[in-house]
Amino acid sequence: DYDYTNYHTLDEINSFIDMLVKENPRLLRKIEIGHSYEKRSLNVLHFSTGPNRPGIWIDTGIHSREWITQASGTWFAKKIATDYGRDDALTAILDNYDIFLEIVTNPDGYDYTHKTNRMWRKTRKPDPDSDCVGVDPNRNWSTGFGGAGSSSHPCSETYRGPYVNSESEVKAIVDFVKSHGNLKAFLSIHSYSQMLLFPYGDTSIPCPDHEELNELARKAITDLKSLYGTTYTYGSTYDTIYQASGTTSDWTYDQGIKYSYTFELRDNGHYGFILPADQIVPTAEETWLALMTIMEHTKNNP
Ligand code: 0X9
Ligand code: ZN
Repeated sequence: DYDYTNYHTLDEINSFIDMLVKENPRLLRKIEIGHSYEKRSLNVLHFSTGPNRPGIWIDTGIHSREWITQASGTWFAKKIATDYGRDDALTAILDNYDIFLEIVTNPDGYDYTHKTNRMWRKTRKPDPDSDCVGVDPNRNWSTGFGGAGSSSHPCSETYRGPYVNSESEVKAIVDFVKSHGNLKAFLSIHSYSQMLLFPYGDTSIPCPDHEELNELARKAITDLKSLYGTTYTYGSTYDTIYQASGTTSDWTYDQGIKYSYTFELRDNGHYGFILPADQIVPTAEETWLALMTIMEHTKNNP
């Protein structure tokens, strides 16, 4: 049985995915949306109970060192599989919406954090003109690409890459979002800082849905806090964390996916990216409450 109280390697997470699909063949399947630079499969779990439904996307681990996110992603997958048909709220969501969950969104980086450098953040695509490796996959999207809050230096942790969607891990999601065409929520999970962020990141101008997204964020973090008292701040990325250009949620919002949020999970910097494993389950549980709040709101506001 899979141990949710410990961190796992890429192979272990992939086996978990295959096992969960095998146990719940009528509820979920695994789809491959592309390949990483090092040719690993980019696997997405597709939860569906009927045809032609709008979709909700959740991704974890686009920054590979943020291990609490991939660990929470596996817990979310199991939670969805367990709660369907048992929990009224989740059942109502899945009776109307498909859920897509990409647990290891940057598999090359994740493997590298296990084998070589625990603090690796970026992709693993080499830069042709330097000895530096990798692009920040959260600066490689087209909205605001190249703006302030991203770097043009290949050695930087926030290197935007040579061109828009240069990273196959990003391009695979872009192609998926466009071909699906009917995603209603896009929830991108990072760590750390305990924040719930929404567009924009590249400009201080409030997005057209600022008031609604702000109020929903307030509700979501209130529900999150109710479990273990964990406090979050919330607001636009620009106002709340820092200016960041070419990010996932700015792009998904500009694609018309109104409920585009970025989470920054535990903690506040005491352990940072190296969050002790005994916090995995509590973090996943509390985060799930916020995800449910956003997914229910999405369902109720088509
Ligand atoms: O800098 C980032 O990419 C994110 N913080 S992290 O420590 N996880 O690297 C925050 C950026 C805000 N994200 C989006 N607007 N998508
Ligand atoms: Zn991150």
